[in-house]
Amino acid sequence: PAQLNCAAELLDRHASVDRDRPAFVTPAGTWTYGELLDAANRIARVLTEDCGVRPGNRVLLRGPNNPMMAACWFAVLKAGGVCVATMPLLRTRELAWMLERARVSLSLTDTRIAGELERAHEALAHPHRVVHFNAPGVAGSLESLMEGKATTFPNVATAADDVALIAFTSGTTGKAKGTMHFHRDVLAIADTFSKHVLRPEPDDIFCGSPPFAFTFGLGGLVIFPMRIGAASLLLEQASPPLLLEGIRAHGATVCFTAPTAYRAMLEGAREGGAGLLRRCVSAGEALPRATFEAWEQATGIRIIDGIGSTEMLHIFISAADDAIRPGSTGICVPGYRACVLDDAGNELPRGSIGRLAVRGPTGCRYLADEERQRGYVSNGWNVTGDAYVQDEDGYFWYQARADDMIISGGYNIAGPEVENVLLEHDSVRECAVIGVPDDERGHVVKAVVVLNEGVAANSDTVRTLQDFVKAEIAPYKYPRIIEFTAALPRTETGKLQRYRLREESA
Ligand code: 3UK
Repeated sequence: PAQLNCAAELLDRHASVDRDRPAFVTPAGTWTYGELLDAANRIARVLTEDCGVRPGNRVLLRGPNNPMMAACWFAVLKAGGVCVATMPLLRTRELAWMLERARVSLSLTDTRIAGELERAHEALAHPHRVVHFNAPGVAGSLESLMEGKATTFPNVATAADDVALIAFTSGTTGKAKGTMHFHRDVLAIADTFSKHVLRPEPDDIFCGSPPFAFTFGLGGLVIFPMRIGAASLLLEQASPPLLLEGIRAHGATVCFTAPTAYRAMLEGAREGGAGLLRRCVSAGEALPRATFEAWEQATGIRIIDGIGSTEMLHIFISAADDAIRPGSTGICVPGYRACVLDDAGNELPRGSIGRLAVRGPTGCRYLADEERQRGYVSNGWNVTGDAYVQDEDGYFWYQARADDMIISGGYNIAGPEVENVLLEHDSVRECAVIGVPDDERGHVVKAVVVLNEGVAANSDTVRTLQDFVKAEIAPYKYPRIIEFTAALPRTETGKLQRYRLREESA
């Protein structure tokens, strides 16, 4: 429809049918759809009656994944505002950049992590109001402003193509870019990937680690469950051991997390099981085949890999159940089309490596950045910056980030392919493969490896791992240099920062 408020579809609709259905489960208790609606309506009244929020105003949200954070998200949408959710780990400098870029006019923050945001405000030319939540009993807090407000609110009649949220990319390089998404886009991701690939049931309990500010988490923990009236387990701390503990304790059935987290939960899942878990989604990085296979062996669950991006809002290539081909990301999600392009933007025949391009009901709209827009979207195709091969059956095989391809002695080598082989070795916990400059070969392949406990970081292990790679894939791909480390650099969304390793090696 031309007029659509996604908050009404996700929240009001279910609350009007059954107020007592659980919406959010937390270690501290459950919020029903009715309770969540009441809170969101009260907050929407605070926003419009006390804080001057008008349709189109941008509201920054800061907090770990908890029900008040979600209630604020719904309240902003109900008031016709634009949500700018931010990662809990961001600091003053990054928050100040987002406040300026998104022209934020009000901030709502969990009081426990308000400090960095308050400091970001002090640096602004025109500081605006910062309201704290999860601070009941504190004068001026959101909870105190909510007292006495009615639990009803007339949702603003937004257009389907009014902006609902600005999501900043996690960006492995450079400053974060804002991407804009409409009310209809919020529902489109649920009606494509979730409905047709994930296929959840209303009695499912979703859970996962990504923060709401990462659209992978927003989809998996808020939009997908609430599209069908299901529940979501919200954990403020969701490191792999805590996530697994939460899954068992609360009977979660659907999990959204990164490939490394599945790998880190393996041992625990082998020993104590994975409770009632039945569906697992992995995104953010390519899912190594070794991780897919080990997880299936430990739990019986075939992980649903899917590539998505902040620009596209959520997952557009994926596969589930018998359609999965281990090692491949999958096929186009219904509603999307994708292909592989050469550098000139021409479609390549199946089997050739090139740039992944996609189009569908969602797409890239950078906030006030026409140059970047031209870089991501050309001829209507969204070009994600990933190198892929599509096979004869339509399956897409991830190779590398286009700028992570290694050219060594004239050979094209995809770092992740070498990583996947190393991960199959019992000694390897985690690894990253990069190209480092070399006079003779242009670049040589280098692996930075985190070893499993009890494995010696010595030249014997280097030789063992090199021989292992040479035996498994074309020998020219083996890492000529192997370095051992205690931990790999990652973004808050769990992405490996290969560029940082490249900088260190340079
Ligand atoms: C990489 C993958 C291989 C790829 C995201 C699901 O990751 C998300 O968004 P970001 O903007 O990064 C996008 C880039 O990450 N990537 C993501 N998933 C995969 N590479 N296999 C995968 N399964 O380079 C992509 O261009 O942080 C993922 C849903 C929402 C998201 N925002």
